[in-house]
Amino acid sequence: MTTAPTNSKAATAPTGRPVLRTDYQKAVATYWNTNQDDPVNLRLGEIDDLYHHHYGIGDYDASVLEGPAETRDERIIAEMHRLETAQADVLLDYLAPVAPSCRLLDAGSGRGGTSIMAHRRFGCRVDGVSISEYQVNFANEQSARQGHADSVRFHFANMLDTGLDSGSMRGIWTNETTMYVDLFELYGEFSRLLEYGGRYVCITGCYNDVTGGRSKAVSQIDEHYTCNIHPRSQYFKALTANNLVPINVVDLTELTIPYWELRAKSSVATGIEQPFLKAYREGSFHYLLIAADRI
Ligand code: GPP
Ligand code: MG
Repeated sequence: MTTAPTNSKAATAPTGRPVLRTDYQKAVATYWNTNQDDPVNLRLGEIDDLYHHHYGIGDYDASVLEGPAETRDERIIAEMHRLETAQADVLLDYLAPVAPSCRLLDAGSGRGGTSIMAHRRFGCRVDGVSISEYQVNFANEQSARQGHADSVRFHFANMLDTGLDSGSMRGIWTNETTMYVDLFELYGEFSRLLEYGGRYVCITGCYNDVTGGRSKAVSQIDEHYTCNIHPRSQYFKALTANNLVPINVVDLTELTIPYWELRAKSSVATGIEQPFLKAYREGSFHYLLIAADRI
C-alpha cells in the first residue's frame, strides 16, 4: 500500500494555487493521511475492492447475528458493506441518466468506491478530488488494478478550487464530504463546473434547525472527524445562491439507523456509533439526500 508523502503543504494544483490553503484544511488532510489503519473501512472494502468512506442504508439481515459464533463478526462486516454499497447505489440513482460520453466529479472521493461504482454503472469518465494524498494514491491504485485507469482518475485537489474546466461536468456528487467546507464556496465552484441542466447529488448529515443549534451528540461527531456539520437550512441557502435548484430532498435518517445499530455490534466499531444513534433518535440530526439541477 502506498503511504502519503510526509510533507504535502507546498503542493500546488494545476491552478498554480496551493491545494491546502488554510490551517484547517491542513488539519483535515493530516487526519485523512494518517487514518490508514481503519478496519471499519479496510475490512469492508477488502470484500470486493469497493472502499467506501460513507455509511449504510436499509434494514440489515438479522440472520447475520445468528449461526456460528466464530464467523459472526465476518457476517456482520459483510452486511455493513452491503448497506454502504446500497447507499452509494441510491446516490447514483439520483444522478441517472448519465451517458457514457458525459463526465462526473466525485468531490471528496476518499478511497474511490463510489467513483468506481459510477463508472461501472454509466460507463463514463469519473474524476475524483481529495485533499488527502494518501487517499488519492490508494484510489488510483484501485482504479488501475481494476482496469479503469483511463476512465476513473483521482487528483490531489481542493473541491473548492478544482482547476477543472468550466461547464465540463454533467454531474457532481458529495458523499458525506460537505461538512468540511463552506457551502457557499463549494456550490460556487460546482455551479462553475456543471453544464446547464447538470445534476448535483449530495448525501450528508446535517443538524436540525427546528430543534435549535448543535446538540451535544452532533458536537461529538464534529470532534471525532474534525468536521463542522452544517444546519439543514444552510444547504438550501447555498444551493439557491448558486443557481442550483433542488428537485429531490430525501430524509434517509430512518433508513440509516439499522446500519448504526449493526455497526455497534461489530468488532470494527469506533466509538462514534452511540453519538450517531442518539443524534438521529432525538431528532437533532438528519441523514439527507439532496438532488439539484444547475440552471
Ligand atoms: C466518513 O466516513 C465520514 C465523514 C467524513 C464525516 C461525517 C459524516 C457525517 C454524515 C456527519 P468514514 O467511512 O471514513 O467513517 P468511519 O471511519 O467512521 O467509518
Ligand atoms: Mg466507514
